[in-house]
Amino acid sequence: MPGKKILVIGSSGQIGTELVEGLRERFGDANVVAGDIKEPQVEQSGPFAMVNAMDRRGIERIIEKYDISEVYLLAALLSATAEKDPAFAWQLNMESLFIVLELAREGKLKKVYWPSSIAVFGPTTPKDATPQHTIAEPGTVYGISKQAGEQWCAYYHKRYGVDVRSIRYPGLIGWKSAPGGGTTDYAVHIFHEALKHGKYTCFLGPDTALPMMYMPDAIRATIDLMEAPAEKVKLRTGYNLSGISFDPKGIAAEVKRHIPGFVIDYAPDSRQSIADSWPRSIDDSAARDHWGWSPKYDLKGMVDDMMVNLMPLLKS
Ligand code: AKB
Repeated sequence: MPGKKILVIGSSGQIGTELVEGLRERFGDANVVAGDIKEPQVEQSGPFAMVNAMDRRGIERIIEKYDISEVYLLAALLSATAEKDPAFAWQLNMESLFIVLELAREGKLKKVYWPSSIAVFGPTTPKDATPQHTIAEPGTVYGISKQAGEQWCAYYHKRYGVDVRSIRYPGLIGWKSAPGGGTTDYAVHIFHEALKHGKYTCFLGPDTALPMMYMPDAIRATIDLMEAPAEKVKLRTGYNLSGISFDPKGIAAEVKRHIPGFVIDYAPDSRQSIADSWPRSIDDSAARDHWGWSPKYDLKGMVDDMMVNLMPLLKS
């Protein structure tokens, strides 16, 4: 689309690293500005700008300099890290959202993407095939910020016509970037430890099933939602999105197919109670019906692809 210029705030994180790549493939290197408070993890094929997600003036300067029309705001403290500093987590997760929503309300942005999470759900939510609309009483500060943020997105859309879109991500698994402080991070660590040491001590118990997704599916979903015609985006909170649901013993069995001597043991820590408060699987029929979402990867396909890509990187 001519004239589309995108800024990704939080571009050096787990999702940002791969989202920037996906957006650049689709819209051209020069049209996607990667922005982060940290240097990027990978070499950049397009512009990079240092930006603090809580610095409104700094964000505005980048919008003006590059004539930005869309912002993907990914900067956030995730579930486990946020519990260590709840006040800062609330400040970062909410202030940054208000900045971009306000910039859009003022007409300085055409579209905003903001990630939500399965963390909006809590211990009173139905755990299996969790519906789009259900009890959402989150038990973590991260979940509270995501649930409140979703409501603010819906409010800005209804009251001011801001075109803001959001997905409730499950745990995300990828080989190109490191996860950063979530409860679902074990599903990435297990590959690194299995390939490097042949064993892994999991911080969740063996039967802790959680909704997960392979990163290529998550990136495709994100861009598809942002590119969907506005009338198809009927929900302006966050869309439930389902990929693969598995527990640590299930993924360990798949890893063992590739590394027969692999051994897993379990030492649940404070992240166990967060995981126990989240759904085991998600009903994403609204995303499927409204804008045609459908995942490509199952557990076996994801593990095979992770192994093929990570093996040469970790062996060199
Ligand atoms: C986390 O574990 O905090 C995140 C999430 C599910 O939002 N990966």
